Amino acid sequence: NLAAREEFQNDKFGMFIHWGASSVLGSGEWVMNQRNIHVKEYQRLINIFNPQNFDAAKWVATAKAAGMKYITFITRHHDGFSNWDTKQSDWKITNTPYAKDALKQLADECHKQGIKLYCYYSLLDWYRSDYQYETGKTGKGTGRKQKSDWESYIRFMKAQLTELLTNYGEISGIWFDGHWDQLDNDVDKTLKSKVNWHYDEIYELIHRLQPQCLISNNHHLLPIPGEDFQAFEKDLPGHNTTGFGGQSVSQLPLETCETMNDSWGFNITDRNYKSSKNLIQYMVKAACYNANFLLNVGPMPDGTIQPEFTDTLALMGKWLQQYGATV
Ligand code: FUL
Repeated sequence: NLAAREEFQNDKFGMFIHWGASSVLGSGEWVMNQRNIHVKEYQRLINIFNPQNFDAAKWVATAKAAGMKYITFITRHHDGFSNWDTKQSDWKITNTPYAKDALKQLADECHKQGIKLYCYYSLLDWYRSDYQYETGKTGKGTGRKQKSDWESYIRFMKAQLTELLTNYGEISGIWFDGHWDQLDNDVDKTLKSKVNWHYDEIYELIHRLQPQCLISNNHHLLPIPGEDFQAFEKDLPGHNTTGFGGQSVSQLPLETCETMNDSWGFNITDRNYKSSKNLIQYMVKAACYNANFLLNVGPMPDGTIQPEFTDTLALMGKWLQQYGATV
């Protein structure tokens, strides 16, 4: 959908939100993998995550005041936890003491306040037993029972994506992530097993349900058919300082995402806050590359965004008000 792509490109600045059961542990969203927490242990978070102070109106207002035009929200990250009332799994926010559908509140508020909503959706899953791959790093795994029912997993993803695109009004995009498991999984890296993600079917499903919904995939490769914009992680297009962005730059609209400190998900000891000056410079550089800037916050487990982030965002908003038209 060319009109939707063009609109995306003009939107320029968005808010990435990493948040979910993992936020409770205050060690970022990879904590389950990095600490080898087994499913049986990690499950306890469902009784602990209780974001009593979550206020969707505040999140959306914060993004708008920063000059952002869209929000990309983690609907389900690598730990498999769903931030909405999915019928496909019990591992979801509506089964926590909080019991409410966070996505629903956020979607309603985005539509009300006129800001677009994108859904981040993880391909890989450390929780489900039908997901057959292990993510590298420590190599010890998360104690899943390996049933390796790939068809069941693909069916599950399609059913979840159908929910996202049916029950929450207009969704401006799906942002896939976690494509790389086959690489980490192999002992011999030259023998790369090919995961069949069924992208053709999944992308077709998305565009059929909501034709204007854009698709992006943080696979670090050149875009494949069906994708609408190209994502770069922590790098300007064509730069590859992190090793996540080594791909060449395509003709599609571009987007680069970056963090406000060094973490995506809430990290209680990460004090490495970037200044508003630094972030404004990055935003301007991204605009010079014709790339959108997706700036991340990792709200706290109670549902609020820490003042170190909101203060900086407010300064960016002020700057944009004054000079934004020229960027
Ligand atoms: C990465 C993920 O593994 C991180 O946790 C984060 O979501 C980032 C935006 O993409 O590839």
